[in-house]
Amino acid sequence: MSDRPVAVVTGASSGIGAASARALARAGFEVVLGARRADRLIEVAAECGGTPLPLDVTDEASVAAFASRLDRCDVLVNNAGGAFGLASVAEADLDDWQRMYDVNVLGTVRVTKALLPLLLASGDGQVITIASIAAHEPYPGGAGYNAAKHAEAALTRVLRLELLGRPVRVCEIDPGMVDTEFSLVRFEGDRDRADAVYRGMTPLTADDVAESVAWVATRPAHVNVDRLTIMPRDQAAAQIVHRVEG
Ligand code: 8X3
Repeated sequence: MSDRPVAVVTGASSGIGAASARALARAGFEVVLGARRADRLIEVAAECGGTPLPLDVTDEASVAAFASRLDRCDVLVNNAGGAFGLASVAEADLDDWQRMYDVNVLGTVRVTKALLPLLLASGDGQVITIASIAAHEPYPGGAGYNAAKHAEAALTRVLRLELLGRPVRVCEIDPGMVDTEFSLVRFEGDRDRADAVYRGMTPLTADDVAESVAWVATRPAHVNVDRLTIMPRDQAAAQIVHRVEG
């Protein structure tokens, strides 16, 4: 068993997950990184001296195999997630809805459930779930992602209530616009559409969010940061963005 606290990060091969793994390593954690994309995951793990393990949060057997490799977990960062499409309710693609529900909601439940015994056994565990402002602010075209993120926020809140009196803290971090692969995935690799999301404004970087993850993870044991919303200065609400045209 590690003599340093162990932080487990899901979706750690890129974006907020990779940046969080690096930030937690800098903060003194031994980091275990889980993701599906092995090549990228191995690179990020090497950068932060962490352990890469294959993980598909939508697959029960993969989550069980991942959990069986761990003998300690002090912090779990539920970061794996994402949006697929921006269709209206009238045009909803139910496959996209299903995928969003599976990765954001059931994925978070699967991993949290599997690691909860280790988090409790640590004597000072923390679950930090990366939700989104979409978890609290519906917007046109966002219904599938909004529904999944609202559900993820709800389960995070329920977990906080259910763990009251037990040694595991629970935090929800809700980023607004962050320049990661998020929009590229949402628009199925359409680079122009993805770039247009951030045109004329300055989004957050993955490191901006990761700094908050590390800050939450390093608060004293009696401090529970329940919820953090982080947006760029250029964004005041999900769809209210200041852009400089040019
Ligand atoms: C990403 C933020 O506004 O694109 O979680 O839904 S938003």
